[in-house]
Amino acid sequence: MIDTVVKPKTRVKTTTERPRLHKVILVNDDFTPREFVVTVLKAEFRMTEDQAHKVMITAHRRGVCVVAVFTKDVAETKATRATDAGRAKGYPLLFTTEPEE
Ligand code: TYC
Repeated sequence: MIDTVVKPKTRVKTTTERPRLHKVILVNDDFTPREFVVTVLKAEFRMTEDQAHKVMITAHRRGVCVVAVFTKDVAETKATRATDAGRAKGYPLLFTTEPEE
């Protein structure tokens, strides 16, 4: 009896996709004090005074500014916490999230 060994003709290559990142976006408003926005950016996003001031002033001038990118869960948690910090003081400060392209 002849044993035949059949080599597989197809190869399966497994790739792991990286999770899509989500942007946290700071939205301007007319009421939240500039210094408070800077304080929240420093506390929640671990920014220096300089970085936080640049992000705040960009949102102030252009309407919005991307703060940072994270995995979906982290982006949503940080946006909620930062928005809540404003609400606790009676400010309409808003952070939103959206997936990166
Ligand atoms: N526009 C606000 C003011 O003049 C400051 C501000 C900046 C508020 C950025 C929100 O996302 C913001 N007091």
